[in-house]
Amino acid sequence: MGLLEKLKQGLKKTTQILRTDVRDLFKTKGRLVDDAFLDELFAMLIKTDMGVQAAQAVVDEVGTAFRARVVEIDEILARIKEKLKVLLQQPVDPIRYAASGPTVIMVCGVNGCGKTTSIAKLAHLFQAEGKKVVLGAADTFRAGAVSQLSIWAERLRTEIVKGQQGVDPASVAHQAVARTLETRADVCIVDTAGRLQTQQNLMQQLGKIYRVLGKQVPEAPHEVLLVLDATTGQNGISQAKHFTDAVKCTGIVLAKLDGTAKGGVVIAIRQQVGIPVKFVGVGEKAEDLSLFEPGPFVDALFEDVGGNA
Ligand SMILES: Nc1nc2c(ncn2[C@@H]2O[C@H](COP(=O)(O)OP(=O)(O)OP(=O)(O)O)[C@@H](O)[C@H]2O)c(=O)[nH]1
Ligand SMILES: [Mg+2]
Repeated sequence: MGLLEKLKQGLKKTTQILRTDVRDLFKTKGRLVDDAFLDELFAMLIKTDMGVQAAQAVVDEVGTAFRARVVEIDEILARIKEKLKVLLQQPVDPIRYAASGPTVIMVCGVNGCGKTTSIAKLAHLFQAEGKKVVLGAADTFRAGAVSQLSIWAERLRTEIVKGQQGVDPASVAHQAVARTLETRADVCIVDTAGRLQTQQNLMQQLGKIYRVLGKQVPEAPHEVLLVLDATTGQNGISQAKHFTDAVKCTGIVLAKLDGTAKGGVVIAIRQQVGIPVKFVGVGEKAEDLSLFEPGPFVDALFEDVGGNA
């Protein structure tokens, strides 16, 4: 399956609802754009979880362009998509690789959001580019966390550096980077334990891992990826604010997009958090990761919604 197909598959639940709503909105071929129409349009957009700000911006755009005119569905959809693409604009920069030497990536997020699975997906992606990957199992907190990452490492045939349960995660992270340097691997990805953004001591521990990495390799970690669970919707916005206070997050991986009918949450996150969304997770397999790009994302979101829009 190509990347775009995967994205469409992942957004299926959201797209299905949009399709029904748009059909309700356009029971007749053309519709007069008035306050009633704009209110209905607003309600439809809000249902995708894109947030009030974005929904209002789209409605304003449609109102300005078409008010008091009778318009057809495709004309409106084209305008909505265009506006959403503008709202989602961000610098195109999937992964910031180290200028020389290994690239170190730290992955964090709340419990169960999809960190470990996303790490496996990223490792798979790097391997496909011919890069050698070392995984650091620095989640020494949850029983079973190390074995979960070990299973992935075995499946993907990547090296893994583990620590015993309960040891200082920063020391495991340190060993993982040391092994990366020793074996001249290209990328080191460090898994961390899930934690609530309100757990001060655990957030400080994250800061310690961050600093340890920085002492070993210049400019490391080159990426701090925050994994957010798309099924928990706009909760992610407050998580992002707290995590980035503790460690400067450089990108978001939005996991489990396939598990929600509110895929518009990407738009809310983009609007309200100053961190780019770099990847979206669309399933549980190693291949189920898609690079996030506004254009293809919006097109997939509106796949077969309306006529030929
Ligand atoms: N459908 C779907 N499931 C996912 C995706 N990403 C992760 N999952 C599932 O979500 C569950 C939790 O994923 P993990 O990767 O273990 O999450 P984690 O953040 O490492 O969890 P902790 O280490 O316990 O904090 C697992 O059952 C995964 O298979 C995704 O993109 N789509
Ligand atoms: Mg985990």
